[in-house]
Amino acid sequence: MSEKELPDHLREDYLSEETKTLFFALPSTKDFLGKLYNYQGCWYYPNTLLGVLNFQKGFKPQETDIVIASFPKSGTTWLKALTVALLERSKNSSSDVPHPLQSDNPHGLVPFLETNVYLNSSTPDLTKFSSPRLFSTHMPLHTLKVPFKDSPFKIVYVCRNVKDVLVSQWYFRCAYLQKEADKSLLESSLDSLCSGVGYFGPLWENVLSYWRGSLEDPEHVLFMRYEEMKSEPAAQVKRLAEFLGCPFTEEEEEGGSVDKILELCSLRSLSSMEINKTGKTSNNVHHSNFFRKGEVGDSKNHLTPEMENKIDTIIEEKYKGSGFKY
Ligand code: PAP
Repeated sequence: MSEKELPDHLREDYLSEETKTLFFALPSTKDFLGKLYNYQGCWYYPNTLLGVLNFQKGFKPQETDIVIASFPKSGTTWLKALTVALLERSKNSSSDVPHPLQSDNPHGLVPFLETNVYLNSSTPDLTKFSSPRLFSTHMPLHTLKVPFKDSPFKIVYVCRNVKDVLVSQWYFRCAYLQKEADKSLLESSLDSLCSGVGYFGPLWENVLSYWRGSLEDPEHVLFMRYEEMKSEPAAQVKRLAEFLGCPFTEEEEEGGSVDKILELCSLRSLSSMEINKTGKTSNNVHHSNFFRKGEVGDSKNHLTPEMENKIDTIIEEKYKGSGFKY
């Protein structure tokens, strides 16, 4: 795939000469898609890093802001859909108006700060966002927090078993590179995951930043797990609603509102919506690529015992002493 065909945020064509000089001072490397720079401990493709800098420079927080955070392929799309659905139920929309999830993909409704909203500018037009504004990010917590300073805002982080993240990422990459399940790409994704040198890596730094943040400030940082969302969806969606300040009323629970939201946001329901079958994100990624199997433990079907051992060893070492476990 040529540089021109890559989604905008993975390219480097937005860089001015001034930014190039600035980036030149940063640690850099290359992977199969292009150049990566390390900023505040995290690796980014050039245009994405520009988005991070634009965001840190220009973002003006509001107290009611909500940010959905994750390492890529951890359940972001699902969490975005659930958050939209939970907040939507307090609005008095008439039944003739289609639900927002019917009109746009969860990534269109909850755009990424660094790869959508601030990708091109440090002063984007945010007038279309009504309170509470919903944004998302794959940046680690310390980078996200820079422009928020002491302004309170809510962050919901979703974490997923690293092996399933790897396999999900592999399928996603194969899809946008238009390749069949390519084993060499799985190998290189594994190497990148284990070395920590890859887009938004190291994964463990991303996870630990939010894990620690949630322990230090549970009122503002909620740590969710994909596996728990799968095994006890109703309990987890209620937990999310409480955290967001829109708990289910008794009446709603009796009326089946929890199950309705879970059904609306299920992989089956979202992936069968026309918008998700046919549309593309503003970064030119097919909506359908965000929906695959959505299972816990699918990695077992793809990783060799050697690959699993390699991941287990690195993960044990990186999380040692943190108190964090998958
Ligand atoms: P992103 O970080 O690029 O936004 P993200 O949504 O985090 O991707 O991850 C995609 C994974 O979530 C896919 O997992 P899989 O490859 O193992 O199947 C996708 O299938 C899964 N997913 C998407 N929507 C849902 C959903 N509604 N329920 C459960 N899993 C989902």
